[in-house]
Amino acid sequence: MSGDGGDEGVFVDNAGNVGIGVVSPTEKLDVNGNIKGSGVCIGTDCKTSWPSGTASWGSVCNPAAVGACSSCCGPGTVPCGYMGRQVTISGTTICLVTASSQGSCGALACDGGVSCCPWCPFFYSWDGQKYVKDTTFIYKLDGPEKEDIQLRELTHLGLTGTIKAKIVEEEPETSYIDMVKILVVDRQGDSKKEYELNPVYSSRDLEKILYSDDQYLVTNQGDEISLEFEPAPALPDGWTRQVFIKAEGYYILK
Ligand SMILES: [Ca+2]
Repeated sequence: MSGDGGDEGVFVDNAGNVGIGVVSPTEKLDVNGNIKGSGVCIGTDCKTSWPSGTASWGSVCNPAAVGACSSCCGPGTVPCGYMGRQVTISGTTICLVTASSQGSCGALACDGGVSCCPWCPFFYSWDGQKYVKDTTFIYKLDGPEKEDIQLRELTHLGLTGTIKAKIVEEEPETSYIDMVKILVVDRQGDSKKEYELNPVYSSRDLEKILYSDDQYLVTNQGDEISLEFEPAPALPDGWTRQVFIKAEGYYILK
């Protein structure tokens, strides 16, 4: 141990910094070499072994690859216009989402593409016992010029009893919903009958979704709108039925 500038074993400077194999320690203990011991403490957080596990990156959910977003990112989903990447840390897989590609997914996938990002907003159908996430129904992006009638088939909507549904805005966006109806299409052979069921109740702005008149129900992320519709005619024996949501509107990403 010395302070003479020669070959050093242990060096202690005037500030009390200790160097081991270090002439000018810059911390209280500055070591040129390995440290061996039975544990390490930072404050009161003491460890006696290294944390177990590994971390790895999965593939990037590139919105340009239509069909990739919803399936490649593990738990969680990649919102419209965003990019996701699957990450596995110590056996737990999560989906990291970044806004860095905002916009590109919308142009390539959400705006009329298939199965890449979820379309927005979402329509939850009451199946007679519970609300089921059925489809997205306003999927024309980025401005009134994209607005037109948009049809999506509903597979969970119960037509007996009160016909109920919810509009749920789950994405970071604003939707402008001009009109919402339920379209019922009954067929038997070459015969077809169509019925439009208007909403009779909305927890907000019913009058604005009754007509295509540029008067909008505006929804933002986190909004939930409850709806009820006119009753549907009974399905005659031998006929088959399809049910659609017929809506008009557009949405804008935040
Ligand atoms: Ca309207």
